[in-house]
Amino acid sequence: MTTQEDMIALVAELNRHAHAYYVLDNPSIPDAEYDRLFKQLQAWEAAHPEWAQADSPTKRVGGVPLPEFSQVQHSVPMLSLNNGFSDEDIENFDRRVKEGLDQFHAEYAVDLKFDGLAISLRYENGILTQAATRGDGATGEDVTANIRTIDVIPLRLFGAVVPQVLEVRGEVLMFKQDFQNLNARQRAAGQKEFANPRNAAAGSLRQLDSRITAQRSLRFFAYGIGDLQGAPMPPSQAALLDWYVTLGLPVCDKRAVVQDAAGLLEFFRNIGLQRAGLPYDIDGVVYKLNQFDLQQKLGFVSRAPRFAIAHKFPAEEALTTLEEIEVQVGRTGAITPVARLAPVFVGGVTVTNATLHNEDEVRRKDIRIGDTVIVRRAGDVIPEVVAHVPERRPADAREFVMPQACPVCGSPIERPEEEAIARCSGGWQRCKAQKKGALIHFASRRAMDIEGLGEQLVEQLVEKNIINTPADLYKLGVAKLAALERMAEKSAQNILSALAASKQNVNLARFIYALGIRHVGESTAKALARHFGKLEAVQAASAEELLQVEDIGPVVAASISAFFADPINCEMVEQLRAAGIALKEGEGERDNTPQVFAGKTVVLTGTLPTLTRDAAAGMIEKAGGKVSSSVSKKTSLVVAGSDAGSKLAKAQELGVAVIDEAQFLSLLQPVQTEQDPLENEA
Ligand code: 5U1
Repeated sequence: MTTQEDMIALVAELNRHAHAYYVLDNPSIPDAEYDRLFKQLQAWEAAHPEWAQADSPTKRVGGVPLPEFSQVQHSVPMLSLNNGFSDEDIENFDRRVKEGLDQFHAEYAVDLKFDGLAISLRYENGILTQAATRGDGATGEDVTANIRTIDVIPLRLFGAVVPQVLEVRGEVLMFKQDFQNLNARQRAAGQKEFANPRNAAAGSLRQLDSRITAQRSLRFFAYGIGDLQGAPMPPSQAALLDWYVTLGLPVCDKRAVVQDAAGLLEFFRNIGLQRAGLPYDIDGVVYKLNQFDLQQKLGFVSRAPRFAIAHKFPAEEALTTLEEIEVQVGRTGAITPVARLAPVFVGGVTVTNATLHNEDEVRRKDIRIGDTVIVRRAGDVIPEVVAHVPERRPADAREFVMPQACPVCGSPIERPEEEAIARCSGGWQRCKAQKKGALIHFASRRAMDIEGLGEQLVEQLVEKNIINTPADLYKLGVAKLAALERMAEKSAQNILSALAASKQNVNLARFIYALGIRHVGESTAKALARHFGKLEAVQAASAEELLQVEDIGPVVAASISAFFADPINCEMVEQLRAAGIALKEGEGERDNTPQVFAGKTVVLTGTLPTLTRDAAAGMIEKAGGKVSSSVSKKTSLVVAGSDAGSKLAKAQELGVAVIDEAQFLSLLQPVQTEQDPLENEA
């Protein structure tokens, strides 16, 4: 028989494991064991409901729906932040802070501006007793039942000594991957999708039925404080967040302490570079004067503090009018509907075109010509139309009709029933759009790397019928090139030199990739080269043989077979070889690089002294490894250069081995043996 003490101990144990799993990303027991303990706790609670603990993880599953949210008066108002957009805005902020303090120097705690919902969590004697939305800053809504379902939020604070009252301020958000998964589920259930992770987080949190919230993966990052009683206030913002970590609260690790405007702007640029790779959306960074006593000295302007500012990135979403939908033909014939838009400034540039992906997407989002649409441009990603605004649909909005013939070559457009993509059936021989696409791909940096052979030149070469196949590129002479628009003799010479250089020592994987076979990206091309060693062997491989290659499935195998079954493609390959392309095949391809990274996942971080990131990644792959962008328990090794930030810290935290460039290069030294290392594999 169990006692109440056993139950309290089990609750504490489960909460420790949940913290290790959700907050530290470092599980302390197998999932099955957690499930077993959880079930045991449920059984004990059923037998002894009078012993149930307020911080029991069984409380996270959600309860009966509320008739409405009740109102919560914030004991300390929830403030908003002033925004800055330019370097000048930030320099002015820093100047005002220094003038207000009568100082020449200022220290700031900096972190991220999460794109979520501000929340206040009230802990009394360490137990989560209330959670409220920001509302108007003075009064919010009681969302306690929903907040309890969020796994990363502790129901009881860690530590032997906890304050009588602690109000933690922070942001509830949804990670990008969880948002994609949620929308996939919504789609499958025929329900409305969410436009972005922020809306999904808001929609999930404002559910009267907390059992629905419990099914949504929400997260939380703590960044501020409201009321505090029964414990000393930490001296600074940085110390506050460090304290929160010890209490088991989730705090984002992308935070720092920097000096003056120069430090602020450096942090902004650094985060800007990382933004697209972050697992969650941010719309800027936040700067706060670090010392709390100095913050007090500066005070507030209306409801925003003078001691803090949000430095916002240019907005990634904007509204505009969709004026027309046209279709574009890609290099493999894929037909993409493209929205022609009234010019709109978004993501830092003026956008006039945005992709609509495919016909089904246009129907699913119910996007019509004439609609007011939300356009999104995140980082360097191609702008896309996210949704239309139903209230602003004009009476004469028109539906998109997929053309039956290719707008470029007139060949029929076909769409196999099981595919989402419609294609021009002309192939690269008949369709100039496909031909141009194939040539641009062939010349691109990661393919044959022909410098100077860009879109504009290819456009002219194809339109003037000078070039028909990639092999024709190698027949070009100075006179033909120099006669083209914007092409002087010197540039023509440069292109010819680049063409000549591109023929030398071509690694087989690059050549296969350059052929532009549908579904064959760089990694498949590498796998083919590694597996077969010679181009003839790839060409001659049956579908069954192709299926033996790592990561190649039936669709890719069929595409490769179809490519080499077409005599036009085989002739093109022949012509390329006849033009003098010297392939590095066989032993050249299967060189004696020791496969030191076979089966290993390696993360590169910071600036390496001599190698570019691409070069180091190429070396890792050649030595059998995989390159990953984030550190986890599965990471085998981290190669760190200067200015390595959170990835290095995470590796150290998880006990992942970290080496520098010199050690990395020494690992890759060819094996000192007379034998080919591959001979030893049998
Ligand atoms: N990271 C962060 N976001 N954020 C939002 N810190 C932060 N601080 C805020 C707000 C509204 O307010 C305090 C400065 C009061």
